[in-house]
Amino acid sequence: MNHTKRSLDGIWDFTFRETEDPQGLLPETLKFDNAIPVPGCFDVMEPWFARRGTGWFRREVQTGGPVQLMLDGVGVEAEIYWDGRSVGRCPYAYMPESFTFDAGEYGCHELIIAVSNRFNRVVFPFYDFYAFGGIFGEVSLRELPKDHLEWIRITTLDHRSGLIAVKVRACRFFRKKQTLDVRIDGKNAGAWEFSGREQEYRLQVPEFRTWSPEDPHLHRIEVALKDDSIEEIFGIRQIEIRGRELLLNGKKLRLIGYNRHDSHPEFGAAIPPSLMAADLQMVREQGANFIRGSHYPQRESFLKLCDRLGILVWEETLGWDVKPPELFTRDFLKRQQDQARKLAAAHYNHPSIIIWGFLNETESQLPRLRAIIRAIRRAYREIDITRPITFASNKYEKDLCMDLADIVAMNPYPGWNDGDINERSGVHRVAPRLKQLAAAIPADKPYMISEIGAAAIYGEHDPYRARWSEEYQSDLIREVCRTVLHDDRYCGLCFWHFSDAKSYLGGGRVAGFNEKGVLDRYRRPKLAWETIREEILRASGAADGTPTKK
Ligand code: ADA
Repeated sequence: MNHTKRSLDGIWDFTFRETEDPQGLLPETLKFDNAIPVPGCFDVMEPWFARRGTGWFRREVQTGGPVQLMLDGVGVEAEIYWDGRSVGRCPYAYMPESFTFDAGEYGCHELIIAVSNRFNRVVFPFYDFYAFGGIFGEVSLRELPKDHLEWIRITTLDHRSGLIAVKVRACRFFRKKQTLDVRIDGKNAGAWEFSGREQEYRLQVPEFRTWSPEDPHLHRIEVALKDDSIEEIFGIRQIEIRGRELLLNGKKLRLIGYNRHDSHPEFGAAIPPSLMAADLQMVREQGANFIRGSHYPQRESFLKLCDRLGILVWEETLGWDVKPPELFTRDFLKRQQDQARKLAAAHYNHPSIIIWGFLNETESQLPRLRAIIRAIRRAYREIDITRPITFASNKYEKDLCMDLADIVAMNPYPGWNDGDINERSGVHRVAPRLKQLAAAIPADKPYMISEIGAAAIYGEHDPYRARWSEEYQSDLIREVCRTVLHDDRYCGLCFWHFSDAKSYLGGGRVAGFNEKGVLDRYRRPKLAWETIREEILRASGAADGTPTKK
């Protein structure tokens, strides 16, 4: 038996139905008359382009006995069938999920993933990003030995000495003492006694190097119990808050980067790893170091790339601008807490993730939000006590919950969303507005700009530098950089956004795209891209913006 994870990606059978729900239809009544890649979105290709309904993905799998099936994100929701019987659901778009069940006798079995892209209580039609339908990340399977490990979680306790804590969870309670064999970076690192179901150990990593954007060094740990073993990649790094400062391994950290959607006209939300790598490579080449995974959980391959390339990540649960009465329902809160726990557990070991987020632009001007925000924080804290937690707010001076965020994060749009739309330029409003807002942030808290920007249509050049031209976006962004990057009050600046992303026609979205990308939807740079590069260089000491060696 092979207990290591095996990928089930490839070409699967496919069919699409507009009418039936994944829960309501028996898979045996379907005719699989098409083929589709997994990962893949069905609604970015003919004949299912822009249609809403259920996409049925099917393949055969050779296996048997107890198995764990893992899905790294679907949209909008999915039901999973094994030999015609439901074995689980993915209720939250983009969320990694795993299902343990008995696969039956060893042999050939049928796996069907029925993915609905209809809107639900998690993905609403008012979101400013398109709800793609499909399987966004890897599908994989692990055959489980009778006694196996469920997970290991690694926490850096001291970056100076390389001391880590390793929490191990087994599939069942062991009365008798067991032995866990431990290897670090391929070398024997001793044995631990294990009993019960969960235990934590401390270990000094031999010949360790810390992880940082400048030197994203990774270590590997393997923990073996009987016939089973789990391997995890981790980094030795500590993220801390001291007063207004954000520290990485004891050193002051300045975040600069982008909000980024998993969005491409041809791939939808199933972004191939090569495109993810190209995106991140551009970010790094530009001198930026940060991605806010707006507005949902990121794919495992994306996070692995961030770990390797030294890009810092804010990861968040899905909950975009949800309003009362939905916001105040018990179910909504339960779903948010559930998402927070699942996300923190699934992505715990990635050194690149340094912030957990939730509820984008919520109603944090209302006293009632305090209890909701506390409850979601608590859910994250049940799993992870090490990373700062925050939410991106657009309630500015009226926000009543800033004290509940470890880092106060604001989404202001001066020069774009404010003032008179007929005015030729609003760039002069940027600096005064940002200064005014900064003065309202609690003095003892770190503060970052989590979104800021202006829309520009790719290729639109204008001698008047008018709104929607590349010139206007570039001018506004230069002003933002000159205000924020030279002021110690900010621990981060995160532009809205990396590349133009598919949305809907509402809210002034030209051709249904959010055009505030500094790259267009195919990643072609607008003027602002070079502007940001120059301003990062300027802020890092090369005062005239001329490139210096890294
Ligand atoms: C908000 C929101 C983003 C996007 C942006 C915009 O700040 O958080 O998702 O919609 O506005 O482009 O207006």
